Amino acid sequence: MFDKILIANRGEIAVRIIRACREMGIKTAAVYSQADRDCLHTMLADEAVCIGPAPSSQSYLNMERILSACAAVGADAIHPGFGFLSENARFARLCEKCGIVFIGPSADVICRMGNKAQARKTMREAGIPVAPGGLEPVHTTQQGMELAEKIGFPVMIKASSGGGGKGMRIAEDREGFSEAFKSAQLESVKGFSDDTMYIEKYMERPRHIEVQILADKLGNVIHLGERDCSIQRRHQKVLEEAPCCRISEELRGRMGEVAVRAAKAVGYENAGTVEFLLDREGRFYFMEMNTRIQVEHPVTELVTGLDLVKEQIRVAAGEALSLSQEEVQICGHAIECRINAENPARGFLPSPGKIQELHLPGGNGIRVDTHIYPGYAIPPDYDSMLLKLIVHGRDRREAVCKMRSALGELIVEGVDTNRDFQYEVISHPAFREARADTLFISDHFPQYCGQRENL
Ligand code: MV4
Repeated sequence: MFDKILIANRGEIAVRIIRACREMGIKTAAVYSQADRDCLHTMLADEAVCIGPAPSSQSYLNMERILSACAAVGADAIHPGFGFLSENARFARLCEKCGIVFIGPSADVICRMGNKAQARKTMREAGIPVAPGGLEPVHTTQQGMELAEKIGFPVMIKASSGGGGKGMRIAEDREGFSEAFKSAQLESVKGFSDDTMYIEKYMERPRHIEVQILADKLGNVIHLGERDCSIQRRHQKVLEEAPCCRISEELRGRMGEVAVRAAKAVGYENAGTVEFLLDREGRFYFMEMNTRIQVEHPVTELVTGLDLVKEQIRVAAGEALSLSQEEVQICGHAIECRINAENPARGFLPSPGKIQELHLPGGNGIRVDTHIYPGYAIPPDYDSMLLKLIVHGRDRREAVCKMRSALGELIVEGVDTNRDFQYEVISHPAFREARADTLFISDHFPQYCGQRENL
């Protein structure tokens, strides 16, 4: 087992990883930028190294500085968390070269799953259902148009290096294709320096169902059930829940089996997520594979009783998974609301500032993952997430009641938050009756969407 792990991240996920290490008796080293000198994770870690000024490019995204910090503290492993370098194949390879264990899948798997067109093709060849569409990437409008006509409009144009909706446009018909393709491709070139696109048949009102995977280095691969992440605003997840109450046990089993097959097909190791689109007829299609621990992992932890970060660390150290597929049990229902320092009434404008008053909810089945504390100043340099409020109930109805109560109890003063928006979302009849799909926010909260969602 590792002697010391360096956490190459910040905020609530850095606190979360440090806690898992402490429980396992593993020493921790934090890294922080000058903007994060008062951050909670630097106080909880056994030691902390300042790696540079505020801009991520000079701190949390700077591979050389992070690896130098690793050498300085003598850590034998790095946990990248999510975001930043967590899905950067070059960083994973650099760790391998430096003899530092990267707590995640191999650099090769990160690279292959990061190329969405190639991932789609790999899955198709492994017999995994993918959305109807081309298996070959396209680079020109003409190629795209020919493929779209073969598939049949409407189609979804996607960037191979994209993900989370970036470089994605819908083309309703032939007339609209060229403009949609060019704007998606331009976004991809600007964002990822890659003009590789692919085309899929557009699915009306899908749900976003993702399956948590765990795989060790001994060939064991299991799934831990699904999360419903359909409630998104501009491809940012608003809230997530587990399990998805609208799928049958039979469909649940099939999705889990397909997700395990997908992980085995690419030689996956550690924690990962297979994302599917589920249509209204109950057909599901591979969308992408995320090669990191995800923001929403706590809802899976609460319904399975597993600590996913500890499993990641154990697997990276060469140990076997703590349990077999037969031992996985999904109990009750969990919901997570992301509470951000932002103002929904002003287009979700970020609201950095100092936390004046803070009261966190508690009680049976209430969990708060956060790095903030009274007096903490939210820096403007990073994302605006303040905390994740996660609740667990015996069933969905109880979980919704707990979430409403916990949101009502939460007090954060000094910055604007989206708490009231979250309260409106989970109080909406379409949510309470579990009728929400990916257009839920644009359907029921158009005032929060600005121009029509660019699906
Ligand atoms: C789609 C789709 C409809 N048809 N692909 C892909 C990235 C993800 N964040 C959004 N994606 C979608 N891909 C096809 N062929 C609709 C979406 C979509 C969506 C999917 C899940 C959750 C929320 C969504 C919001 C808008 C669009």
